[in-house]
Amino acid sequence: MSQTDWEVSPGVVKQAYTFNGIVPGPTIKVNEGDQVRVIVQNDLPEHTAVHWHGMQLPNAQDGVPDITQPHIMPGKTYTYEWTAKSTGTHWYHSHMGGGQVGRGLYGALLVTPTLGDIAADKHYTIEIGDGSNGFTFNGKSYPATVPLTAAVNQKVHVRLIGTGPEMIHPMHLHGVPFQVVAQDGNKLASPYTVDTLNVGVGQTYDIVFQPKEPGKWLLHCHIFSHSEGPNGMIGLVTIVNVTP
Ligand SMILES: [Cu+2]
Repeated sequence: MSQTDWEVSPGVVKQAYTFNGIVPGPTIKVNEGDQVRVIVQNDLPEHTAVHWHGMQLPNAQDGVPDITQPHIMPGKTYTYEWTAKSTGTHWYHSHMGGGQVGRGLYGALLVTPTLGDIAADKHYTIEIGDGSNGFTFNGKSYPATVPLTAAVNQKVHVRLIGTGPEMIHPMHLHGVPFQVVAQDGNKLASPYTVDTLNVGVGQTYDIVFQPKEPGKWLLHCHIFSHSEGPNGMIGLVTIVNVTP
C-alpha cells in the first residue's frame, strides 16, 4: 500500500492510496477451497489493516485493527492467510476509516465456486466509488471509464460492488432490463428483473443482460449529480458498446 498520484479523468489527478499502485487494487480471483495468503506492506504515512469483506474466515484474519489484530504501522508488513470458503463476488478494503477506502484502498475478491461460475459470454466488474477520488467506476470518472463491449444477444455478466464509502447508487442500464442473479456472493433462488438497482455501500450484486440492439448504451448511476453535469455525462457513467 502506498500513496500514489492517480488520474481519475483527463487532467484530474488525485492523491490516492493504492494497493500495488492502482485503483481499485488488483482483483484477487481464486477458486473455492484455495488457500489464500496476502502479504500487506504498509508504505502509507498512516496505520491500517485489511478486511476480507464477505469471507467466512478465522477471526484473527478478519482485519479489524484493535479488535482482531494490531494496527499495521507505517513501514510494517502483515500476512493474512485463510481458505476461500465463501464463493461469488466479494471485495477487500482497508478497515481503518472510510477515508482510506475513499482514497482507493479496495479491490474485488472473486471466489469461483466448485460447481462453476455464472455462465456468460462476457464478464465485467464495476467497483463503484464516491470518496475523495470523486465519483468513479473502477477508479475512473467518465469519460475515462472503460467501456463494456458485447455483441447483440451475447450474455453479459457484470459484478457490481458498492465500495462507497458513503452513498447508495441506483444503477441503471439503458436498452434492456437486467436480471439480478446474486447478492453479496449468494446466488438468488429467484432471480428478478429490473431497470435500476440500488447498490449500497458494502453490497455486491451480480447482474446479467442480453443487449438486443447495437449502439452505445449507458450504464450509470441515476442520481443526476453523480452522472450528469451542465456539459454532459460525468462521473458514474460507462458505455456498453454493442456490436451487431
Ligand atoms: Cu450515485
